[in-house]
Amino acid sequence: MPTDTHATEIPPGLARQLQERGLEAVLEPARRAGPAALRALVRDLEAVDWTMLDRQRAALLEGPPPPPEGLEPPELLPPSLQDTPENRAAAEAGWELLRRGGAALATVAGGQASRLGFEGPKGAFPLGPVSGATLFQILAGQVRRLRERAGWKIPWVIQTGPGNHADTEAFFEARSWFGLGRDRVRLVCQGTLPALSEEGGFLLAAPDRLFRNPDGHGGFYRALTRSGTLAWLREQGVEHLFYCQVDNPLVRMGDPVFLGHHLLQRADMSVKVVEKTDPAEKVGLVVRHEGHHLCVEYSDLSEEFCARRAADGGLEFRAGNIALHAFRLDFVEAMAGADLPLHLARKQVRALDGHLDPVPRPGVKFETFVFDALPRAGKVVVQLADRAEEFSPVKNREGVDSIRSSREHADARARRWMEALGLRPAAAGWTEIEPGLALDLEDLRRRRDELELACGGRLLRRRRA
Ligand code: UD2
Repeated sequence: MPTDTHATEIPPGLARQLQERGLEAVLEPARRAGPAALRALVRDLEAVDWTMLDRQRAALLEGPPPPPEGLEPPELLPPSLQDTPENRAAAEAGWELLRRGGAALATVAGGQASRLGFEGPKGAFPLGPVSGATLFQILAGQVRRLRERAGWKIPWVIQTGPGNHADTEAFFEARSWFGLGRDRVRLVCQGTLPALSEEGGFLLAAPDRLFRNPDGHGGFYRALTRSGTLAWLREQGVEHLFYCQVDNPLVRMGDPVFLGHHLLQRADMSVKVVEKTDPAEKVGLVVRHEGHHLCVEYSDLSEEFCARRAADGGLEFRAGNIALHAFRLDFVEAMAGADLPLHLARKQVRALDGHLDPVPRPGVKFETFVFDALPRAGKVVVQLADRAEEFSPVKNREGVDSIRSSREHADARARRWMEALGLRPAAAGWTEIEPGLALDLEDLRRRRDELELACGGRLLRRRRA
């Protein structure tokens, strides 16, 4: 039989924090469940960041701020793949940075692949239509090739979430860390924030446990700092980070031109964008406001604003955010302590509701976003990406940004590259370029003599001995 537990078992500091906020009721289910449950819940509550909790509760009352007035389009650099004197100078600076060990790579992969109908970390999704290569394998190939070209074992930091950390680690372990070295690939688990009721109370996943959710990709700043990863990178002489999401198989990891511009312009944080051509496209926009950059969600902008035209006939606001950044390490550290805005998502969550079994009930989840650091950066470089060459994310099972559309774009790029080299891929069916074979077409040209078309002309790979 559960025994009743006396209130004095609650550490006085914690009791005060709860009492000040009128939150003592959170202890009741654990008290009914017994001393072990109460001890576990106390441990969980002691990990709560009360200052953050107060911000969460204030955000519930205040609602989101209105989008600012007087927005202007940012200045855009042409894509890395365009041969311009500025891009050539940037490439030189970027390669020099990579060769001297001044830059590392980071990928956020805290999410699950449930929207794809796949169980497991999104990076474990087998996207390659011919090879079956997973998203992680495709990115790992990029890391390997970049290392070969730079002549340095560039570290790769991967942000996981509490829901997929163990699975991600097991996935990499089972594949021998794709030959990149266990000691040079670092998995960092992001933090969580308690979800709250509409009234600002805690929700319980179980009598002995708060309902928490991952703190959003903006948790990246804190996770890197708190886990000692920034210190680890600094010890190796790293000063800048290239950042991307796990779900874009066309990403040019560590793009030296982008890194070079970021470095030469002494930027704190830089961002790559795609040119938005359809006013209705659902992407966040990078804009300028009172001398700072910021990213505004499409849902906060009117149709009229999105449709405005510039003198060249293109959209006036065309800088579509693709969540691809470069950071100065010091800036990452500064953002770990910054109060980035909280984004609220009102969802059904499985939590206790006066019962001992969790039931679906309304709750509010809180997240921070990486791009909300943009206005705090002194200098920001905004560079266009070549969409067909660099960006096709896998977000949905079908339709826009789906498994199929991403495969189609990767296939079209593979065909363009092969045909440019005078190779003849299979006329029908998917084609693919083996992960890690080349960073871009120019890089593929360098390897012309090492290549073979396999699998009936569907896979371009390094010639087997
Ligand atoms: C994001 C951007 C959008 C655009 C798009 C490009 C937001 C709100 N929107 O849309 O503007 O740039 O990406 O593809 O971000 N992740 C974590 N931890 C978390 C949440 C997410 O690591 O707590 C990772 C996740 O694994 C993924 C990435 O962040 O790699 C993006 O997350 P998402 O798929 O939820 O963002 P999305 O597609 O709504």
